[in-house]
Amino acid sequence: MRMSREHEEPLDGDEHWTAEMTEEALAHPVEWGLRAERLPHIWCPGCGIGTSLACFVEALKEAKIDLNRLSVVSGIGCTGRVAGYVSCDSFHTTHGRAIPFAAGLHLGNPELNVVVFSGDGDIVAIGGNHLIHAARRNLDLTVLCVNNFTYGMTGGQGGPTTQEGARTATTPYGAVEYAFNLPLLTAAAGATYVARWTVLDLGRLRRSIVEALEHKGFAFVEIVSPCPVYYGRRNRLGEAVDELRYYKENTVVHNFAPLEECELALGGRIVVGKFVQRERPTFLDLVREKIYPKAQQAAVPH
Ligand SMILES: Cc1ncc(C[n+]2csc(CCOP(=O)(O)OP(=O)(O)O)c2C)c(N)n1
Ligand code: SF4
Ligand SMILES: [Mg+2]
Repeated sequence: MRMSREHEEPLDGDEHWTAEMTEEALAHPVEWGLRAERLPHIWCPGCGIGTSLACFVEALKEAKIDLNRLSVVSGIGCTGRVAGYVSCDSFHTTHGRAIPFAAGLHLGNPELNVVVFSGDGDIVAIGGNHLIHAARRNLDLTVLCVNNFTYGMTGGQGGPTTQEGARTATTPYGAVEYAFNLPLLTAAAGATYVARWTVLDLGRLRRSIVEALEHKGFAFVEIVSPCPVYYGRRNRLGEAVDELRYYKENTVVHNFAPLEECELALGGRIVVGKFVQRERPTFLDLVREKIYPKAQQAAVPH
């Protein structure tokens, strides 16, 4: 099967990440929002997290985000290490609590652009409750979730994103549980922007991150990424490059696809695209409109 582009909108010629961009980012890391002194990063060869970070800093540049007004919040995990590499106010918080930290930052200073950048285990397993309620409230946050289907940092255990049948450190005979379909979950919870791309489709991933940054409300972008060291090896997916080849051959671009079709089965096709983009008042809009006037009135002495 070849990558299907049937439902795709045309892209401008300059939309793809190029080797020149990488060289430029490495030559001027600070301008690109990276902490030069922390490089090289800790991720394994072939891991998709570094690629996701590169795409993120490109999107920051494209969206003209003022780094002085940007906060990046991560939880714990390999992806959680992102917070240490971005040159802005960033927070490497506790496991599963990136979203509540981010919510506090956003509500304390709504002028900030607050981004959560963390892993599937962090955001969807231990942090799953925070995820659905932040989406329900339509908090004005951008959440970038690197989904490698496993807890990479702690040795590749299984979790709620682990695909049925997949072998992990804790599912040696194959996972038997249903895995979350993240676009369906976040959309049902109330997210107002939802997209998914793989780390191979960087032009489109970057465009989605730009849209998510510019979106008013809860924006969720799932980044499907290899963890070749644990998930890849245990499931005989080959080297990292073989996983990328798999993405190339099995990705179906389908913007606004029915969300039930977005399940990610082991060895199955990967539906990618922008799935949700809608308007709804944010939590802060509602508080300002409905609570502030009453609270102000109540504060006036009679
Ligand atoms: C309260 C708590 N429970 C468990 C852990 C152990 N722990 C650290 S990272 C992690 C999973 C990270 O998985 P994920 O978010 O998917 O990140 P990845 O490493 O795959 O990028 C776990 C379970 C912890 N640090 N704190
Ligand atoms: S263990 Fe997996 S997720 Fe962690 S850095 Fe290595 S390849 Fe990436
Ligand atoms: Mg993970």
